[in-house]
Amino acid sequence: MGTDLQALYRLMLRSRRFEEAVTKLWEAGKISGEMHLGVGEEGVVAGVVAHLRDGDAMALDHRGTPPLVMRGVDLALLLKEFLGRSDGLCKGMGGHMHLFSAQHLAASSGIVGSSGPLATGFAMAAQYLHPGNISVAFFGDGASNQGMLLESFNLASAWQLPLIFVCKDNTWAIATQSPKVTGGDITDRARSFGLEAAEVDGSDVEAVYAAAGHLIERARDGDGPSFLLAHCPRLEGHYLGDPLRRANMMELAGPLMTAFVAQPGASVAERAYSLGTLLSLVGKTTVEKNWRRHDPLDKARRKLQSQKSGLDALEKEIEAEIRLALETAMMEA
Ligand SMILES: Cc1ncc(C[n+]2csc(CCOP(=O)(O)OP(=O)(O)O)c2C)c(N)n1
Repeated sequence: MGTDLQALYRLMLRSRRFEEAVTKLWEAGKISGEMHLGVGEEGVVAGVVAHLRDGDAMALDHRGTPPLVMRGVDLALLLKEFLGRSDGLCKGMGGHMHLFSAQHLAASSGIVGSSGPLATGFAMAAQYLHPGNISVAFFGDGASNQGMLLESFNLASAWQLPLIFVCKDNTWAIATQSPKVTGGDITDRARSFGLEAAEVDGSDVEAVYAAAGHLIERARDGDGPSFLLAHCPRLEGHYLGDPLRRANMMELAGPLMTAFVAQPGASVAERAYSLGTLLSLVGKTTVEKNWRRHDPLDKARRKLQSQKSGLDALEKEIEAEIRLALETAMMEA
């Protein structure tokens, strides 16, 4: 795997274009249920996945699509899985959240925090059976207060496992702002378990690549587990079509006032409190619409401006690959 910015950008672009194709299928009603995209997280994922070798493992959360795409899982197989098809990656039983690829030693789960214990198991297997291989756990800030994740920090440290815990910190867990429910600092918390820890701007793929490279190398050398806190934007909202992210104050004002004055129901004080909370959430997500400027792809593309013809060719190549995957998946439907 090349380590230059163009190679990292390629990983991110394949993932973004693939998730755009998934978005169209979901909007057309061909994929059922909620859809959690990893748009905005690609810098974190690419900067880590670019270091992985055969035999390394990944434990993923409910936004597992980008790591699987970047690791090289067959795109048509993934699409068929999302479509609920029996010839999909997991026979159509997993959907986009519960994926498994034996070939890539990768598994995802919608149970928040579960990538911790899963990656700990993968790392134990690597330590005993395949020294030199490592395992990675990807999870969000919302998982960082889960007991099972902290237990994983503990055992990984006690057993000096070859494991990197990667927190994709977008500051939100659905509609809860993580800093409001988190005591202390999660990087300090990781250090208190004896993990090596680092913090990085996750929208800067080169910075992630450098930070992750150091941590992964120590894990391969038997120097133990680590924690990487990577800040990244939440570009889409919690799930595709998240109404909170698209909330329009003018449209909301009427129904909110009607609810506020309606009788019977909660007390005026309780209603005022709920109204304030809701307005503050809407205000916060509106401000975050400006997070587009932290889009990891835009940032990388700006740096690659001088290689414009190469970028155009890359764009075409990836579009063709995804079109083919779509045709393959739909043709056999
Ligand atoms: C154990 C558990 N508790 C609650 C949920 C419901 N839930 C689904 S996603 C989510 C928020 C996760 O936030 P975070 O880990 O920060 O990831 P993000 O969605 O922000 O990427 C929650 C609470 C769940 N799936 N599993």
